[in-house]
Amino acid sequence: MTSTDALDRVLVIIPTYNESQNIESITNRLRKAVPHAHILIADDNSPDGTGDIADRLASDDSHVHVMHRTGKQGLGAAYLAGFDWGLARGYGVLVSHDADGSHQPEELPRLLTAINDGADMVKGSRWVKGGSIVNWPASRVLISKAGSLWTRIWLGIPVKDATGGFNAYRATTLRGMNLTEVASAGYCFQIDLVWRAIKHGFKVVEVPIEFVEREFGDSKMSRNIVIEALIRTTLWGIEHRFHQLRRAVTSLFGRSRHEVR
Ligand SMILES: Nc1nc2c(ncn2[C@@H]2O[C@H](COP(=O)(O)OP(=O)(O)OP(=O)(O)O)[C@@H](O)[C@H]2O)c(=O)[nH]1
Ligand SMILES: [Mg+2]
Repeated sequence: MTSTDALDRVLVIIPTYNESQNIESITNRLRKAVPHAHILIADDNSPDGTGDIADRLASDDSHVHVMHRTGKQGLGAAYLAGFDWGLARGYGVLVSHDADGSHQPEELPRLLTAINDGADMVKGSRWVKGGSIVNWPASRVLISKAGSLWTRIWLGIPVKDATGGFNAYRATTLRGMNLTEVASAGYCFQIDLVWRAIKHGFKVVEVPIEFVEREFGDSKMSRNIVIEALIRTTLWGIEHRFHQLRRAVTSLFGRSRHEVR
């Protein structure tokens, strides 16, 4: 159980790649929305100078930190490095938050309240009652809904918005789910983590959020990212079914041996 004091130590991790038009305003909004939280910008050596802006923000404000990474390695790798950084420094709650304006910092207090109320992991959700999308083309809505429906059915997890990236984790949750095994790079990373949390028996709660399409900069979403998610979730589902089958066979044979005696 995490102590209440530890839950007050919040680190918001913002992975960035070419977010020079967004990083300052999102950092300022976060600082205003949750003044006690610290922010770690994990930049993959963005060619547009995002890292320099992040350095300036950090030099002006002791709550802002920067991790400079050598090159573009995917948002999953940036989050894993950010989690390591935060766990090593004793943060009690770690939050994932995009830089592009899609996640609303003003909604973070509601995610933190759900953590304080007992959740081990909180997912900001577009597809629960009260959640919403602003300015997304129908094709993106379809991909997102189809992705979540696919994971719900194939992996059997009761999560409406499996691919959402605005999440809060207790440090104990991250420590308890073998992050060293995570290889997912793209938005599959978000499915990977909620799938792990549920498999490890953690309490996952979804809270409604408003998701707004970015106004500035380019999306890093690509066909490869969708393909990665499809391949990995398919393999996880097969493995999951294999384990279920093995358990069923073991309990059947175990029972029949017992009955023969
Ligand atoms: N450090 C790092 N950050 C990344 C990388 N790829 C994406 N990001 C960041 O991760 C966040 C989400 O990326 P987006 O490009 O918005 O991708 P997305 O949210 O999945 O896709 P959209 O819904 O189209 O915006 C943003 O803050 C990006 O700057 C990467 O390779 N390294
Ligand atoms: Mg985005």
